[in-house]
Amino acid sequence: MTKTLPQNFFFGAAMSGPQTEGAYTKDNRLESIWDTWSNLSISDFYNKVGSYVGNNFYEKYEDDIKLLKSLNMDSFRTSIQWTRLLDINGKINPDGANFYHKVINCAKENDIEIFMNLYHFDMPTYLFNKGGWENREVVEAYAHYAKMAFREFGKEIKYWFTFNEPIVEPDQRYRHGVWFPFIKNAQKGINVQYNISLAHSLAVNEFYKAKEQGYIREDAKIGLINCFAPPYTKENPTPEDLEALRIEDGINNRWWLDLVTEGHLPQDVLETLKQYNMLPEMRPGDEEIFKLGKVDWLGFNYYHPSRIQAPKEKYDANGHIKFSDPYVWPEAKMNIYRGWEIYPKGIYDFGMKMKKEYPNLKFFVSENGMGVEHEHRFRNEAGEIQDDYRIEFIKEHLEWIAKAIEDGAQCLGYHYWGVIDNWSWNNAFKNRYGLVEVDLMNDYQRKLKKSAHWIQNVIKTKTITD
Ligand code: BGP
Repeated sequence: MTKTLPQNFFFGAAMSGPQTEGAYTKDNRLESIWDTWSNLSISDFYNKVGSYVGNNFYEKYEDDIKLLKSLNMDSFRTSIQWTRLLDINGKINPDGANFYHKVINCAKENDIEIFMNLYHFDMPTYLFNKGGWENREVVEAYAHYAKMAFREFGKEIKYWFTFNEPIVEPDQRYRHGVWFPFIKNAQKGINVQYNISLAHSLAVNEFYKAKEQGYIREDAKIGLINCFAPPYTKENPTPEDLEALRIEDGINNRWWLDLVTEGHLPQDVLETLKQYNMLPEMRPGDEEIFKLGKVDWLGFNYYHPSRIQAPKEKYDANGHIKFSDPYVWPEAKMNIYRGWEIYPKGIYDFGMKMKKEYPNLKFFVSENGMGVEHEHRFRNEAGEIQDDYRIEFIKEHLEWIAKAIEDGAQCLGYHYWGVIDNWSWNNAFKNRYGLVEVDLMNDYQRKLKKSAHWIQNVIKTKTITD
């Protein structure tokens, strides 16, 4: 049966400053941790394409915003780059601010709502050199940055977000060591996660202060975006599998969900960390700070489920406690290019979990998408990429969203990740996510793929067709 979405369901694009803007030295922009990594070891990036260019949104933002409009989209999320907005003394960099004002104005002229995020894995290098998220001074610096952004753009932006996927830097940089500075230390992972939670809470506090002081429009809302999908385990789990599920769900999901709904971290997770002597440094007054962290709503990024089981060994090669091992579901359908499982029902399960456990919190799907390598294979004679696999991917996810809404989930909208092909961290342009192709050989020219025409119609009719 053809499914429909509510008429007021919003549709748009998800993107980020560091993955689209490029122009990395323009406007006196400061160096970010991505530029530093690119400078240190360009071979770590696919085809040696570092953080410098994005998809040239800096030059093309007017056309891109019009393009989103032509696809019938009504909103998009991007992020301010801390490195572009503030100088090294924490003062507004007027050229950087001017760029974002121009983008915001252009969106307004095209009747597109911007969702503005403050941080997308892009620490300024001078702060990383002071210890980054390991250092409380940097937490304070982030709260200051948030304050400056609220004051500068508060009258123009309705939807603010403190962080995109705050779990990713603790994991990628500090626990698993796959991103610069390649640290593999579970304790550091927890310390950094804790400090980011403080930073989030302080930024929310700055939001309300700025609102009280009249810098922010009355109808503005603040939120957090994360990949909140709860993990799954085997069909007939042992008590140890269930224990692995509890702690992994606790660290990755409930940690943030409890923080933003109840203003504290989950007690059972803190107790487990204590049991293994892994508590982060907790200072008097921190609990009061966490109480400030409640938000108006959530962004839910969903690409794939996580599947886990009890760990075979209690400690990893570095002598750190292991809470789980991955579980490979024999029936998993994979996106082989990214190595991620495709499981559209996960989006529904999350909606039902929210309905049951956090009934007052509304959310939207803030990222969902499919990255595919070598898409030029799928060009038709007219040169258009026939990305039927992407249409199928989005369609199945939208169908589960429609069902979740029917069953009572408060899901308000959907942002497709990367509507226009963009730079994907160390994968650079390996896997393309776009509904719109970016021609890297030809001045980043944009070309619609088949999926762009398809989504145009889905958005217009709010009907999920083939
Ligand atoms: C999300 C990030 C995005 C984006 C996306 C796709 O986790 O918020 O920044 O990159 O994943 O992942 P990737 O680019 O690694 O393929």
